[in-house]
Amino acid sequence: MKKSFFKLFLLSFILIFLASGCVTKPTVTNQPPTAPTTPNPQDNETDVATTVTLSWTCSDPDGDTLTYDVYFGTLENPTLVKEGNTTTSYTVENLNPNTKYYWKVVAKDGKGGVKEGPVWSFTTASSGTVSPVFEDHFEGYTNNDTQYTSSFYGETISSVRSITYTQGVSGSMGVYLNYFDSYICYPTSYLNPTEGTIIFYFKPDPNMYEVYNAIDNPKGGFLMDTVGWLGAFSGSFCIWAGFSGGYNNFSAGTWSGSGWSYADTDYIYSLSPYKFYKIAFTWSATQGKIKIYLDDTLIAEANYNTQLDNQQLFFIGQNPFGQQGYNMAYWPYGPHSMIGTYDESQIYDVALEF
Ligand SMILES: [Ca+2]
Ligand SMILES: [Ca+2]
Repeated sequence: MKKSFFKLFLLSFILIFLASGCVTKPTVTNQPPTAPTTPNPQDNETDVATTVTLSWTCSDPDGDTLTYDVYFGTLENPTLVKEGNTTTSYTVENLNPNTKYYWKVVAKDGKGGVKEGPVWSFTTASSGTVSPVFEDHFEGYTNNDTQYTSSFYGETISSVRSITYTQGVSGSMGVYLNYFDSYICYPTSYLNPTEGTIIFYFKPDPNMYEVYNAIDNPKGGFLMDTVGWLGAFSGSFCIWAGFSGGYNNFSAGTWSGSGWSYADTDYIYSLSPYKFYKIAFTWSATQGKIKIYLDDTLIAEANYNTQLDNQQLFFIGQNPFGQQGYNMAYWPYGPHSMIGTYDESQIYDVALEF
């Protein structure tokens, strides 16, 4: 009797012990936060400002308050820059232009739950805070009557000839050049001889054919230059898609007075008449290079053999100087080789990189 009472007591004690254990030590597990997502800037975004607020979204299944460790830098494995950030954003400042940055966020719920997000990246804008020194949106001219006199060519011309307006690259207007007698003229005083960038957009005309060869596909291309029928002055430049060896190539060149330095592509381009191409030409005495970019991709470079002139004129389309009496353009471009629409021309006084 005494023995079975003891057994009952012991059993009760064990049951109470187990029951109390279950109550005071519940087997609920902490769940870690979700992985940080929806980054701003978006992953692989380009043209990001050099001061930018990084942000993301994140939550915890248990509703725990989260803190974040932010990793950031130019290394693919970014370094810790802020520990225990209490909000889902973090501002980085004074970034370098045209630089790729990497970042990631590690979320912590304060109860041992940790979740690391993926490494994201973005690239800052090439120009940083650089602004163009000249822009032409081709939305209409008020300066049609401007007369320019070229000391080199010894002639006076109007700034615009034989242009019409059409659909531009940005939904607004662009300027259409027909053929041998179309041009827009600018002073080269916009050009910094030491370094700079010219950007413009060009869409070929569907009826554009290269005259020197009877080919079926629309070829030929744009032309922006300082070179006339009568010759070039020292510090002239040209940017053009022309016809060479049976196919289009892209060229940009500078004339030293005794020789050209050409950035000349070997590639074969058949220009689509259904899209605008972004063309950029840069020059830099510091780098000793001229470069030509097509849709933000470097396609050719060469030596910068002379400082660009800033006392004369340059042209989009045909340079008319010395052409009186010629119903054609000068060699080698051909009268039909630059039929098309130009838009959004910009000049910078630094050599941008794309
Ligand atoms: Ca949690
Ligand atoms: Ca425009």
